[in-house]
Amino acid sequence: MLTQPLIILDTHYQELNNDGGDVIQGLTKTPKSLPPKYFYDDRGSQLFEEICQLSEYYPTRTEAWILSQYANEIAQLTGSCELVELGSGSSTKTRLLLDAYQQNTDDCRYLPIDISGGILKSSVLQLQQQYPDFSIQGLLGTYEQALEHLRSNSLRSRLIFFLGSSIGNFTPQECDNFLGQIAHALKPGDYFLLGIDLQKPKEILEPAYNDSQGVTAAFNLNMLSHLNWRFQGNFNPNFFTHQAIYNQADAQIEMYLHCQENHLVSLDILNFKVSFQAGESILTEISRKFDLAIMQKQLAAQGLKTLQTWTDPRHWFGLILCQA
Ligand code: AVI
Repeated sequence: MLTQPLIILDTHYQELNNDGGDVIQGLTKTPKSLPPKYFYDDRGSQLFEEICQLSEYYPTRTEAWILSQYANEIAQLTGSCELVELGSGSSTKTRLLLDAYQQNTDDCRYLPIDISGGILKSSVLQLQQQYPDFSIQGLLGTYEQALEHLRSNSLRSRLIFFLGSSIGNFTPQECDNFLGQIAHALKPGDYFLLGIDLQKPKEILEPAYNDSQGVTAAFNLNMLSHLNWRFQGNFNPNFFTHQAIYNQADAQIEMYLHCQENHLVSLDILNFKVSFQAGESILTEISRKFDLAIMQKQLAAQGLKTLQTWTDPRHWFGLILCQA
């Protein structure tokens, strides 16, 4: 059954007059930082898809392996329910879950949520062709908007899933708030499936975020081009270089753009100017690496009880299925 491919939840985000307060706030702090959501314009989303194919970037492949082994078990544990994916991107790994639900249940409905309209629309159109028995509709907006929208539309049993360890891009405080919002969006008996990247040696982690082909560098630098487009800015990406380091104490990868030249940047739509000194850095992303048992405790603190966990033979990545 073909339905309208997208529901637009965030019309503001589409427009150039997005208020950009978070950009001003991040660039006036010392040290400077920028919110990772600005990675994901259409080019950034494409580059992220390329990162997922890199030999050094193990998370996507490892999580896909776990899903290939256990998606059927997940579908059998939850039974028939509406599938909601947060931050779906191109929905590649999702197909493993959709296949399993198609085999094990009837009345399938899939709602992918993303802030990048181009990639969301093309993946919904493709999935509608490939899964004609599914009702599929994309929700374009932020997680907060989507969870809010879902809360007011909750008749069926539901599985929300958040894969790829995207939760690792939240600070501990943001992570707690996010899990609280998830718990709030679920009815008793609904499910949450979470994919997390597990702690491992720096020798594996750092190459995954400093790949030899420079795709991660292009992804990081693209944030500046995105800000130029969105806020009529004049960032020169050639004045910056990419680096990712593993901060062992906080168990997180930190991605930086290091400034190479003293210069001034204007973001005209925000009526904002900021000076950069050679040698200073912008923190663009943290990617936290987790402990499976600690994450289960954090979920339990929000009323989300673990039903089952799965991992790969090297224990590099984990999936947790929990119930509200
Ligand atoms: C989306 N997120 C889980 C990725 C990560 O690994 O933290 C984003 C990424 N940044 C650089 N490479 C991948």
